Amino acid sequence: MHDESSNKSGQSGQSVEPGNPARRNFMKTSALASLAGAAGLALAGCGRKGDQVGTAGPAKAAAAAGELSDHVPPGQLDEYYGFWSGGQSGEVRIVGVPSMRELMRIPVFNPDFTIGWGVTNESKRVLGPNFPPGGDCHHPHMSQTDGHYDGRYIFINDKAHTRVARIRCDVMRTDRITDVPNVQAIHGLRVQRAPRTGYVFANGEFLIPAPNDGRDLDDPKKYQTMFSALDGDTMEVAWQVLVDGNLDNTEADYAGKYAISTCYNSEGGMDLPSTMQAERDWVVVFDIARIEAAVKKGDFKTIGSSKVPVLDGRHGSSFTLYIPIPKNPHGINASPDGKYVVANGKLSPTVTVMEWSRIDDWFAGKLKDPRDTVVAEPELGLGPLHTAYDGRGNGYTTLFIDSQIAKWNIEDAIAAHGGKKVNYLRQKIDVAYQPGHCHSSMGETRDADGKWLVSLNKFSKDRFLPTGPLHPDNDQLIDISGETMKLVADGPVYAEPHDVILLHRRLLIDKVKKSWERDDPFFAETVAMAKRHDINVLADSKVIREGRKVFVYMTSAAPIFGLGSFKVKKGDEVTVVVTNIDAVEDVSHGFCITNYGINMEISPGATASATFTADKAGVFWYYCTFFCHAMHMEMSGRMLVEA
Ligand code: CUK
Ligand code: CUA
Ligand code: CA
Repeated sequence: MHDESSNKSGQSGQSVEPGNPARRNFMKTSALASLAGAAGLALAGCGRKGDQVGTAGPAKAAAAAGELSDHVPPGQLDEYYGFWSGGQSGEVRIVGVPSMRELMRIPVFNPDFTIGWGVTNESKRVLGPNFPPGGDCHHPHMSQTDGHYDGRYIFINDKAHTRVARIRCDVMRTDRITDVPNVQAIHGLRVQRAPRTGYVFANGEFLIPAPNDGRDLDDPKKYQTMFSALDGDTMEVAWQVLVDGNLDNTEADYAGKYAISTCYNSEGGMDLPSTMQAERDWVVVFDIARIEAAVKKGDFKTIGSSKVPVLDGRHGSSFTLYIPIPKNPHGINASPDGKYVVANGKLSPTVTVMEWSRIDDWFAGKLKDPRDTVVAEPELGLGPLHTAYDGRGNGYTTLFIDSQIAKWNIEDAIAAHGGKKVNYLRQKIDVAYQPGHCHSSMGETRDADGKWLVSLNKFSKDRFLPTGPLHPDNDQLIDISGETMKLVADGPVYAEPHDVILLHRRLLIDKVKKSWERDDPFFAETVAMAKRHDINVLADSKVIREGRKVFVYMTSAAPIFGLGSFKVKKGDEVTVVVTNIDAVEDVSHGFCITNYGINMEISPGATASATFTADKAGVFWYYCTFFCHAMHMEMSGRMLVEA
């Protein structure tokens, strides 16, 4: 799919195709059929890069003056925190940028035996008692205040189980998970940027019958979905808006007035061909103040046992605006100057640039045609999915089918749309391969600093040592600080990050705690339970029996648990509560009971607990799982389960 020149110049970036952005014309429906097949999508654009294999290329070459390097010498810290969605692993990963070193994992929707996520009572309070086996997270976004990251929370969707989670950034732990009612598959997720988050916006992607009671498979007229707003402080669903079509990705403005979502299935199709019928689908804009006013007025219904106000935002509603755009659009990204929002055309080689002030005008009745909010529709290449920004007026759009990123200038695209003869395209760079999201450092905030871009490529193909039929993704680091993009490093990752945020360490480095506060709400219920048993968890190691319920309290201080042994009876419900009284940074203990499926992490200052039924008689050793001391191996004890 590439020009010859692009293959030669390869990774280091290629020149613009001057004056010929229209090289690939608007895709006809006939061409779409072949693209729709996975093979078609995968192969296009991959084919000719074999000659690059084995060349170190510019990736590890010493950075020339003025170029950025991914090398972070031993003992030095990365400049940026990256928060990577873990996709269908259900977790979030903290990655240092530019080194691309994985620093930590945060279990969210997934069980994780390392820290006992899904094992401990504290995590089960977050996950729910009968939590599903995992999640599918795509979109991590940090809370903001006035368009700046504020370091409070990261929110993330679970498409697999229609949920939204919140991670506390002070301890990097998930503290709330909310089921979203009345919809199926939360995909797009964003936060309100101003005055603060505020709302967390969540798209229900799939159309489902209403009511979804097992009667309708084939009556598309009964199918619907909704846009949801959660309160980021309480994690309750604040309201929902019924829409026409489906909802893919979502975005918010910088003034706190609007949310906006892409729809690829305006057709209401139930299979692939029917979702590609229309030349244009749309984005739908939600006027938050008008929605809040309607909720206040009682202009809503509720559905079933859910108390969430549901408003009708289908065509004709006063608080939604449907803007037709081509074709099966996917990502939607607001520019950091607060002026524009860009929808990415996917099956159209274009992106659509809309101006927020014109959206103001439309809601004020000053514009007749929703398309009057569109100020540019530049053609960039095949399969535009997501756009990132450098804060210098340029957009960086991933081209899935072309396996490229197109750098383009927003104001030039607007001028070209107005009829001026200007070339808005600045550069295209090959990526390996098939990029989904790309994300720039600080690029979704007013502080976009135009230093780094990460391209999250779905296919890595020949870029790494073979790992079996399942290949890692390839997240490539690109220097965007200069006039031309430069590929700096490949980063293999486990499936399947969709999105990432990159924030400067100054925003977080002093907010992250190195030990737990004793009054932390994460384990407050456990400490309160101890108090009811007249236990001071910092000092007492003791067994309390209440009928068939046994509570085993113990301290942990390297290299010894407060109890060397304890006794329970077969059939007892046992709750073990361990408190780490080592107030020493980085001295975490673990508590594992062999052959009992119990392991939990207890970091400095923390209390953790797990409840299980003692259903096997015998002696079972418990031991510390975090190497905490020279005598770590000896940090153990015995549980006797009496027959
Ligand atoms: S994403 Cu969720 S299908 Cu492009 Cu934001 Cu990957
Ligand atoms: Cu405590 Cu190892
Ligand atoms: Ca469509």
